[in-house]
Amino acid sequence: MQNGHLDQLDATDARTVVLERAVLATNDALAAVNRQWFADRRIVALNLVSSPGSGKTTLLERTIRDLGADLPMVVIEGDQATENDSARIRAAGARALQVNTGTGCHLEAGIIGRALDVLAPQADSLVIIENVGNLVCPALFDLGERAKVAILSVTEGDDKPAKYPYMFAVADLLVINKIDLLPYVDFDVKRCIANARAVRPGLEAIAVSAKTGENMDAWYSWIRRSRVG
Ligand SMILES: Nc1nc2c(ncn2[C@@H]2O[C@H](COP(=O)(O)OP(=O)(O)OP(=O)(O)O)[C@@H](O)[C@H]2O)c(=O)[nH]1
Ligand SMILES: [Mg+2]
Repeated sequence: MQNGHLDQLDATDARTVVLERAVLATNDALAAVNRQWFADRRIVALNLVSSPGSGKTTLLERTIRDLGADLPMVVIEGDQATENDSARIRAAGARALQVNTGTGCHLEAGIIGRALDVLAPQADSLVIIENVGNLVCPALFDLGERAKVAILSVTEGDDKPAKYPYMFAVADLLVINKIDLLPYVDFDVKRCIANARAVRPGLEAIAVSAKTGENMDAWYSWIRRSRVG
C-alpha cells in the first residue's frame, strides 16, 4: 500500500490506522502536560534523535564535561536494553535515568513524565532526552520538548535526510557528527544539508566531531540560544 491511498485500505488496515491515531492523540495530550511542566520551571528540554551509533551519548558526555559546571543538566536515556548510556552520562558528571523500552522503538511522552517525577530537575536547567536510536518512529512522538535535534554521522551517507524525510522534517537542528572521519568516507556536508533543507526549509545545521571537540562551540552556542528563545 502506498502512502496516502487510504481508499485502498481493507478493514484490518483501517482499524490499524484508527488505533495509531488514538495512540498519537494520547501521546500528544501527555506531551502538552510535559511542555507546560517545563515552562512552569523555565526548563529547556531537548530531544536527541538519530539512528543507532551516530554519537548521541558521546556528544552528551563532552557537553556535560564542557558545560555542566555552568549549566545544570539531567539526561533521560532511552534504549531497548542495557544501562550502558546512563552509566556513561553519570561518569561524565550528570544525573541520568535509563529507560529500557524492550521491544519499543521510541520514547513516549508518558514515559518522560514519569522520568521527570524521578529525576526532579531543578528550575532553569536543561533536560536532555536521548531517544532510542531509530531514524523512523521517534519522529512521530512529541515528548513536550523545546526542540528536536537530529544527529547524523558522516559514516551514514549524505542521502539519509532524503531517504528518511519525516525525521528531518520535524527537526529544529541538524548536527552532523564525526567530521574527523570525513577524509575516509564519501560524505558531502553541503549535499547533506541541502537534502535536509529540501524537507525542512531553513533548517539550521552544525558539523562537529564529538570525539575531537572540533566545532563543539557552535553546538554550545545553539544550546545557549535555545534557552533564551
Ligand atoms: N570518529 C568518531 N567517532 C565517534 C564520534 N562520536 C562518536 N563516535 C563513536 O561512535 C560510536 C557510537 O557512539 P555513541 O555515542 O555510543 O552513539 P549513540 O548515538 O549514543 O549510540 P546509541 O545510543 O546506541 O544509538 C562509539 O564508538 C563512539 O566512540 C566522533 O565524533 N568521531
Ligand atoms: Mg547512546
